[in-house]
Order: sequence, then structure tokens, then C-alpha cells
Amino acid sequence: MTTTTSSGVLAAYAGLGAHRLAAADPLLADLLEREHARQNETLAMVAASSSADPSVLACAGASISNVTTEGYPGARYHAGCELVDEVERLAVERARALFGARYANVQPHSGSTANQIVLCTLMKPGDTLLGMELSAGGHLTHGSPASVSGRFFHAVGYGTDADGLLDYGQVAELARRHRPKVIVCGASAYPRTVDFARFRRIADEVGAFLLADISHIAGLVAAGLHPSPVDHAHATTTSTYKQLYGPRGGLILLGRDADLPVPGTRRTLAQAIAHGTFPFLQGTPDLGAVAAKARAFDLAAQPEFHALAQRVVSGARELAEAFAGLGHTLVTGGTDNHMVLLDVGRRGLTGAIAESALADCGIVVNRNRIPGDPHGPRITSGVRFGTNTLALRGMGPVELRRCAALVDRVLTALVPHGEAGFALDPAVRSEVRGEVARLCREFPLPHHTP
Ligand code: DSN
Repeated sequence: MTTTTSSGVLAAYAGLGAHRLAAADPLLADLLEREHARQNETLAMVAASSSADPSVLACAGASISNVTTEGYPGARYHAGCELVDEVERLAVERARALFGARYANVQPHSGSTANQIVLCTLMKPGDTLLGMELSAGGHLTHGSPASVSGRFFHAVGYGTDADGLLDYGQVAELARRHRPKVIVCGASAYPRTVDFARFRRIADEVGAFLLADISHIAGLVAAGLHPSPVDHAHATTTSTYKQLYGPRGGLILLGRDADLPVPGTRRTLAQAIAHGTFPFLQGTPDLGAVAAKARAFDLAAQPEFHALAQRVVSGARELAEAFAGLGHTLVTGGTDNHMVLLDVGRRGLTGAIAESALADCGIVVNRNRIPGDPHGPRITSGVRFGTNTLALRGMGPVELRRCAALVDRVLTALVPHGEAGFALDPAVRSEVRGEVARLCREFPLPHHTP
């Protein structure tokens, strides 16, 4: 290992870069500064988002990004990789320790790419894939016709029951009928616990591989607040920028099946995933992102992260109960994780209208399709809320109830207006904006303002 003292050159270099940017390109610097301020001055409730620690972002922006290479530590295709090899090994070891995994690949550029790597490693074009329908809460990469996963493979989709809960009976029935090569579990818009063991039993019954995408709940899994799929699924994927509060990027984990031979190849699952990542799907890794992942995994292993994850879950529960108490309709009736899905269609609104009115007041959410949604993804009948960033700000039950009341104030004040649909009373807008600003001042993003 190299020496563990720091000379401070990273901080000076980052400062130099920022000064050079401000002097040479004030237009771009101004946009970046305004975005920095916006993040602190608005309530980010996009369930797929979080805010990375500045030490994570420092890694992502460090000069390690200048290193071009391919391959893996100890087996690169370029010289000069001794230090980046140490960085990547550190990231891999931290990922394995955090998730109790036997194998970790930290090179995927995103969660979507991680899914493509697993699917393309385990399937041939035209093979059958069984994943959750996008409209039921699944992800584009789980077989949607809008993505390569639904174009290159024969995708079959499962959904939810009338209450919005996963219908495991339907999954089993579809698996028996279509004999998929891979079953994908995990979702982008599902507020309840996923029974990974049950998915594995279904996969085993039909001889399928199981891929668990935990992009949205990776922090809860790491903290032990959601059952882990790592030893149930053949492969587990996640993005690193959602609930791991890390950099843009993805991660693939293998558990007890890491050494399983992959039929039709001379590779184990771990070897096949390594090959699927490089050279099959990707070229040079982003070593700044790899370093930033190492930093984020270390932060996620700390006791403070466990407390944060607990705030994420209890905050979402509080939010859900407050919404229900205010007469809103929740998909699945509540939440087990960080996410709350509101059915605003029942109020005669659309997700698009609600999203835009809330954004106008400083509350940042995203419209989302809900089970049985008559609208497409640009309009939708649902709004998805998440508590990752509010919990990071230190908000607890009292503040989450205040947030629910603010959302309610906006949604109930919307009145039908012209072609555009709805208008918000300016007095309500100004009142809510004021309260959002107060909350943001009371609970600033940690370490955001130097
Ligand atoms: N997968 C998208 C989402 O859930 O919003 C972006 O990460």
C-alpha cells in the first residue's frame, strides 16, 4: 500500500480548477454556481436522487480521471496503472464488505449499463427476459421496448395487483409459460419490500437466472433495513448516485453463485461478468468515478450512514401517513422504503401538472406512472416522492409532516385554468415558497456551503 498522508495538493488543485473556470468561462461557472445554490435552496424529493458528500465529488473530479486504461487491476492494457489499480482494488473490497458480496465490479458507468452488462452476459439476442413492466414501476432496462433490453431480447412483463402490490403468483405463472433466461426483480417506483427469496424460488423452478436491481434501495440494503438480494440473486446491480450518496456510476455484485459455471461458456459467473463489463460492453473505466465509489462505500459503512438510512425510512413513513391523513391516495396504501407514490389522478390532476406546480414552489419531485395509469410517461397520474435528501438534511418526523402539508397546500390550491389545465393562486405560491426557504435554511445540506 502507498503512504496514507495527504499533502493537500488535491484541495489546491480543485481550487485552482474552479478559479480558472471562473476566470476563463464565467458563463459556465455562473451556471454551475447557480445549480449549486439551487440544490441547497429547494426541497429535493426526487426518489432517485441524493446529494453526494463533497469528498465523493472531489474524487470524481480529481486528476485520476486523466488515466486511460482498460482491463482490471494487475491485468491492464496500458502502463502507469499501479496507483489506479490500488484505487480500484479498494473500491472493490469496500463494495464487497458493504454488501457481503463475493465479487464486485465497480467499472459500470451507470446502473443502466450494469443491467445491460448482466443481461448481455447471460442472454443472447432473442432470448426471453421477464421483468417488471415500466408502467407498473419497473425500469427501462428491465425489458421496456423503449430500451435495448426490450429490443434485443424477447421481453415479457409482470405487473402488480389492484392495490399496486407485486403479484408473485403472476410472476410465477409467466415464468412457467415463457421460460425466461433471466428474471429481473427490483423497481424504480415500488414503495414496498421486495421478496428476493421468493423471486429466486421462481427463477430456480424454471431454470432462469435472477437479476436484482436495487438501484433505489441500495442504501437500505447496505444498512440492513431492507432484505439483501446478494445471495438470492445470481447478480445484483445498483447505481451509486441514488441511495448510496455516491458518484454517477454503477456496480455489479455477486453472492453465493459467483463461482457458478455459466452454461455454454468456460467461465464462472464472476469471470463472465468481468468479461461482459470489459471488453464486451465497456472500454476504459472512469477512474475518478471508481475512486468516488470507494469513498462513498466507506461513508456507507459508517454508523452515521445507518442512522441516515433509518431517517430515510421513518421519514417516508411519516410522509405517507401525513399524506393519507390529508386525504391523498397512496399507491399500495403506504411505504416500506424511501418512496411514496401519490395517485393525483383521483383529484382530477395529472402528475405533470402536480410536478410543475410543486417545482414552482421549490419542491422538486417527478411525475410517475402508476398501476393502471391511463396516461403515458410524459403526463402520468402519479407523483413519486423520496426522502433520501431530506433525511441527509437532518429532517425528522416534524419536518416531514411540514413537507407533506406544503405539498397538500399546493395540490389542493390548484384550480382549473384555460388550455394549460391548472393555475396556482400566487398567494399560495408565495406562502409555500417562503416556508420551503425557511426549511432549507433550518436544515441546510451538510458541507454544501464552504
Ligand atoms: N431510473 C430513473 C429514476 O428512477 O428516476 C433515474 O435514475
